[in-house]
Amino acid sequence: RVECSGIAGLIPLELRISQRMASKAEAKKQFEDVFPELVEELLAHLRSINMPSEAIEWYEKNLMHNTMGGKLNRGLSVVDTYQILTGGKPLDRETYKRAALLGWCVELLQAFFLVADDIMDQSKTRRGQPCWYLVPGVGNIAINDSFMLESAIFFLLKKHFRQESYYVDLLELFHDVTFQTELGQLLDLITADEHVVDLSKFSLQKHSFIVIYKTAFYSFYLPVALAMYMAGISDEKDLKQAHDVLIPLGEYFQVQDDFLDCYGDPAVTGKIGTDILDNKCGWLINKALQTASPEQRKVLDENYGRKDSACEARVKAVFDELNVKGDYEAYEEKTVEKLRKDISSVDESRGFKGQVLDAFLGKIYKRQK
Ligand code: DMA
Ligand code: MG
Ligand code: MG
Ligand code: MG
Repeated sequence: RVECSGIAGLIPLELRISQRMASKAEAKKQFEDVFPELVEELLAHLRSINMPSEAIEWYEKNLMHNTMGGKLNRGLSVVDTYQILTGGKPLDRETYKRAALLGWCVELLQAFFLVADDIMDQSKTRRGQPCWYLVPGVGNIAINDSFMLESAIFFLLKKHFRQESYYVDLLELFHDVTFQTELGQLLDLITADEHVVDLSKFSLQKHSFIVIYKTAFYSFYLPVALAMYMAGISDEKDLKQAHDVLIPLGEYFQVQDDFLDCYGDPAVTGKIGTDILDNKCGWLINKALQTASPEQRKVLDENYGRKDSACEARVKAVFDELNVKGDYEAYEEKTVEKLRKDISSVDESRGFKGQVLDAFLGKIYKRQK
């Protein structure tokens, strides 16, 4: 079978798809190859202060277990965005490494949040492996380990970006986004009381606040803003243009995360859902509350947020009766249509490019993991 459009039309579709996948895997590999060097820089610092070897080995394990093994979409996005903003040509080695370093700083920030998030959410697995706090011998030390993942960011930024005019912008960005994420996590956690289930505290409005703060800023705005500072395309108007699409995009991404918590395949997502057990103010329960009959509402009130898999199954049965899956599919189509429209009206006169935002949307549309 051959598709007929230009030169690409002469190459069979299957081959083109497999080429794209190969180059995607190569891009990931190239990015991954930068990390051991960064780990080495961190470990060299520990050696220079005569840190006992068991602590150096511990830090190395912490860095490897918690930073590797994911999709690396956030980190790769810094490199991709920088490349698009600077004209699309391949980057020279040194420039690539600097952009990748900023990407790894986003991945370290994510690792810091996830180690803590899994403790607080009492999750069991992450990226197909036991959560760090559940690894034998780790336990509560995971709390300090999460802080040390965060500190790695500022060590690396200082070492490599101190001399840049935009160094303070990078620092402020990481600090602001970290605070925003923590505010989102705070509301996520206090809205999910372990002992008192009160579904009347939930609303889609509250959900929107939670997910924008806990996910959208660090996962979407941060990688693009970092690349913009590095590329020198960081006019406030352009940062705002990026922000105004990336925040709703990140909100959509976390709605997908909430959907996959219930309907995803753990073999694909690498994590087992906990939102119903944890009494989370997730997208699905908020949707269900909108249309539940009094009988269904009673089932939800009595079974949501109980640490019991039979209760969880009853909640899922109500979700199915109400076809929240269908609501999700409709939400996805409507949201993506709006995002595409907003992206198409980006003003590129100062060098920012809508393509940056398209690339993000392409990565997450209909994602399964
Ligand atoms: C994740 O929310 C947010 C942060 C800041 C890690 P979540 O608990 O739904 O994430 P996951 O489903 O990956 O545990
Ligand atoms: Mg979690
Ligand atoms: Mg959480
Ligand atoms: Mg989740």
